[in-house]
Amino acid sequence: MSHELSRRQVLKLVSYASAGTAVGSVPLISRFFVEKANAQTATFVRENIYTFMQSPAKVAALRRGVQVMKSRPANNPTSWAYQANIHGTTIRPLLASWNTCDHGTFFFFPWHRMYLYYFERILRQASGDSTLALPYWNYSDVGAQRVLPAPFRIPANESTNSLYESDRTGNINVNSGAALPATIVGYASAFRRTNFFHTTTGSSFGGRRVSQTSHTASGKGELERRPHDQVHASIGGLMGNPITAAQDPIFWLHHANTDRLWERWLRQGGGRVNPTDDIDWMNDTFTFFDENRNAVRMSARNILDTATQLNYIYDDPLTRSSNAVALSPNADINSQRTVASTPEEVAVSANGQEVTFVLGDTPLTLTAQAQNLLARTVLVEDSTVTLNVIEVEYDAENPLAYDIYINLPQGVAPNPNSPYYAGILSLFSLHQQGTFSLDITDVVSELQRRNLIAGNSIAITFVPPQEKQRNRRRRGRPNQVQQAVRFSGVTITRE
Ligand SMILES: [Cu+2]
Repeated sequence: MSHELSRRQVLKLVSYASAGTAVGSVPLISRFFVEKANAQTATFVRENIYTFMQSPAKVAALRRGVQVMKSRPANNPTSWAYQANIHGTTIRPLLASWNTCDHGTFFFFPWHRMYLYYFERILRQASGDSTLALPYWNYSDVGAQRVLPAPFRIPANESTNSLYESDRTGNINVNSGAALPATIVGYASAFRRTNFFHTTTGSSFGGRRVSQTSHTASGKGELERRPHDQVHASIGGLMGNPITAAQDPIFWLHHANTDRLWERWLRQGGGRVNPTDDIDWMNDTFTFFDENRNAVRMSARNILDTATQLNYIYDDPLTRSSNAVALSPNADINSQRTVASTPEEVAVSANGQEVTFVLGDTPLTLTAQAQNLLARTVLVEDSTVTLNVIEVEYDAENPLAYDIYINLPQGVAPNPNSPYYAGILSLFSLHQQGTFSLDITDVVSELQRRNLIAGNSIAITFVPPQEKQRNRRRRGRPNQVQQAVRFSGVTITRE
């Protein structure tokens, strides 16, 4: 696989111009609570929400559990607020475990698994239904299921529906039943990774290796980038910021799905394994609270087999170890090479000068010579094309999620359902500054297939949220959100 290294190419954006663009298969597990033959413990089955919600009793139990947790005071570790604050909060002083979510490192998957596990136990007890398990939202595999599940938006009343949240104000109006765009929910490129973690500047499924846990860091794995971050950003509002995300009830289904995709990735085989040789990953401990308000400490070594260690499985047969593919020794070697690889990334400058690109309330288009990077013959199935926005800075009080389009023609209105749509400049967990990366393999492939990438040039257009553009027109106040987001350049890498 070493030829992959030599094939890697870097596209440098050398000029820019402001463009005045006018601007499934439901698994068949009928019982979700299965008594083990010779044990007191039960195995809970986390179901696809679209299966789960066919049972009014299950939806009622879920609503009740959330309602009861929301009625508890924020200093009670089993309350909704306390649990959400474990993920993130601006409230001070911080209580035990608050603000400890892990993003941008290889602890992303294990930390969130532990977090969900204890949340689920608390929720189950609060619901009064000893069989309740968290459902998951699979927005990736069936088009109709990209719509926010009905119990979370109907009735649209926070006092009667504990699953409803009015603050979902992202670029997709999920509360109105608008579907998440297909382009943001794909996990195929994350699944192409065979290495769980990477070091320094490579890429991986599960994030960058660090020796100590980190609340937020810039070494995201591919699945964290997409679909995870993209779904957060598209829903927006509370979900659009790690500080508030876990306050929205849909957060828990989004992360149950992320957790399920981790299991699925492992079952792909081909060298895809957890880093069980890594002492830090296995042993770093994290503190949570159980349903009896007791502090509990856990390490990744305690959560790797969900069925035997945590008593839950998914209704998705593709997450079961019985489908595991035997590992080949060669796959391990490939995975090591990928870990060691270092993508070339070139900070963009205009004519060699340092520049700052500023996003305001009008679209901005950058164009570049793509040389042969994007030639039809270059894209092969196992390569990944990534758009990197370098040194992004933004106003943390008012993060704006810009839509990103590839080769959007002048005069064509931006539309998230068009083939030009690449995703959202998600500032989720980026903190004040960092490099934002977006997998654009599928978009570029589709544009190539439709002959919508001509010659050697490629254009990247950043489109501000529609609402901001409307406000501007209505109030006649230009530059209202000027300098909302700044960055120093854009690169495109192919690996
Ligand atoms: Cu998340």
